[in-house]
Amino acid sequence: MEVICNSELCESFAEVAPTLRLILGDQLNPEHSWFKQVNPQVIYVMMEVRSETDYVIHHAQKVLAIFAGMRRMAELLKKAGHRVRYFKINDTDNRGNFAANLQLVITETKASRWEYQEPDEWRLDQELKHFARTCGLETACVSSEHFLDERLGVSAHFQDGAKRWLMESYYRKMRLRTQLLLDENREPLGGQWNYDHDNRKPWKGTPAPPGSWDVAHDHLALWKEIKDAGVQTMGEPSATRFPWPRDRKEALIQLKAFIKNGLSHFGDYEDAMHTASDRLFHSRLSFALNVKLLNPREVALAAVQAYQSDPVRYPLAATEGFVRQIIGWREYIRGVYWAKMPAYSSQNNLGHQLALPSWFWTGKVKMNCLRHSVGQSLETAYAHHIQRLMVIGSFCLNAGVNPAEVERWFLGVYIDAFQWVELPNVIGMSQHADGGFLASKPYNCAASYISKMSNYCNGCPYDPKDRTGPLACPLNALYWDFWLRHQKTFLNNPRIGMAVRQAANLSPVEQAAIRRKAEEIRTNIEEL
Ligand code: FAD
Ligand code: DLZ
Ligand code: SF4
Repeated sequence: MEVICNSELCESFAEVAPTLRLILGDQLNPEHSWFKQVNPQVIYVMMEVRSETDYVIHHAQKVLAIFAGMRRMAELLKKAGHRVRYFKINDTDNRGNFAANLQLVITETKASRWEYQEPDEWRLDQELKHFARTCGLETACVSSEHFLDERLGVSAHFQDGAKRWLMESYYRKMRLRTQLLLDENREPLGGQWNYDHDNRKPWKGTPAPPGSWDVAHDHLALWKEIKDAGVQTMGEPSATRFPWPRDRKEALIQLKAFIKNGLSHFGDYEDAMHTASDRLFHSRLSFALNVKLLNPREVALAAVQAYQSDPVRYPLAATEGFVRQIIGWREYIRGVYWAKMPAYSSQNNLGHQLALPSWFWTGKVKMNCLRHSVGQSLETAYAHHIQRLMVIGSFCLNAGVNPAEVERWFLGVYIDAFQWVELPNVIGMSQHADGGFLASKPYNCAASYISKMSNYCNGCPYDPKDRTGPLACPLNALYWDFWLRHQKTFLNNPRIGMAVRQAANLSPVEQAAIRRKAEEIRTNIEEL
């Protein structure tokens, strides 16, 4: 890999006060208007920094993927004639954070101005605003030109003081705005806005899931640099067969492969889980999207064009389901984040305080569904939505794990985990810690759901049908105990009142047995 730390180049242009432009590790969009023209008075600054590798324990693949993507971006920019100042993690002049490195480059180059793209995380937004106020240089913050809506677009859509913001209402606005899947009267194609109810099939071995469209890079040398720097990570680096794209060209190949081979069945099996396939028909495009190698509009449009070209092969329900994730959920989640931070991060409306079990860091747990989903997350830095929500998240919610601890784990473990998208998904959708602002009901389940939607229960040492016996599935007692514990909060919720009433109608003896069993599980949570 080419080394791009070109401070001599900076010196040779020192007579004209240059402009610095900071590019963050998740701003790898080569199509940004910044790069349309080569301007010798502009120096792009990119940095691998300990402030970013250390704010949480990241998955090894996440650090590798971001550094590899950053280095590749710098290499391509340089090839195109741009000036780049790149700090590698072990460079002796690397001061380890954005402000100190920027200050160094300002001194080196006598820059008179610096610019940055809107960061996606609240923490960095604060940090860069502070630097802008204090560095004494002219500053401009420009759009990252990635999202379909403004940061505050979602809050503008809902009325002040609304108790909850329904994604569906926002999604319809986005369908109208993007004009995707509409007929000539601006009505939804097929007469429905949302085909979610068609997307709930378990997968029993057919149709065969598509072959892998992953790349296979050798990042062993880069992994050694990261280890030499002493960066603490979790999970498998998979450095010799590294599956994540490092540039837009590779990401576009993956998009095309998903549309061709995955989209047809995306809808049907969106909620299915199976030990034979980590991904089933999911796209695995979230990393490429979140680091901005791909644009959400082009991803949604690619699906719509496939449907238009062959509606039999790419059914409307599958296409709409996929488009909804991209233009609906993804934008909505981001809007909730910007409207509600920083208070949102410390929400714990259900008062959950249990510590996250240590097997979240090893995958060593007997419960088959969790062993598979946590183990897969540690091995591949990926789990699909239902594994995150209905296996891992649901377990934490039922057990009463502290949502802040759950959030820290999710922020580290996934290849696509950036706080703007991770935090509302964990705090709001998964842990219901925001009082139901984002999700109108808690997403939790007992063994019946897991055994319906997956094959995890086959061969599990626990009995999915038992609630309180010695080998009863721990999810069952935890699930019913959740409703007993939170009866008052949820009794009047029309979406789940039934589960609460069912729990309340259990005989006092059954209720006592469930509470006892749940308490025993919580006490022995490390041994599950
Ligand atoms: P697909 O199923 O193929 O979906 C296509 C795309 O739609 C995804 O790539 C993603 O960009 C978007 N999308 C789908 N669901 C959501 C959603 N709920 N919120 C935002 N975008 C969505 N997504 C992240 O990108 N980063 C995270 O850190 C993250 N953390 C999550 C934590 C929890 C507890 C839950 C329940 C969900 C989380 N999600 C997160 C959302 C979703 O699970 C992932 O986007 C998805 O699993 C990524 O895999 P994929 O690319 O194969 O997605
Ligand atoms: C996640 C991450 C990591 C691990 N390392 C870097 C880094 O060294 N340099 C960088 O510019 N960005 C990194 N990132 C991404 C940021 O921490 C942050 O998540 C996003 O920029 C916020 O949108
Ligand atoms: Fe998970 Fe319970 Fe099924 Fe085992 S029996 S896989 S613990 S749901």
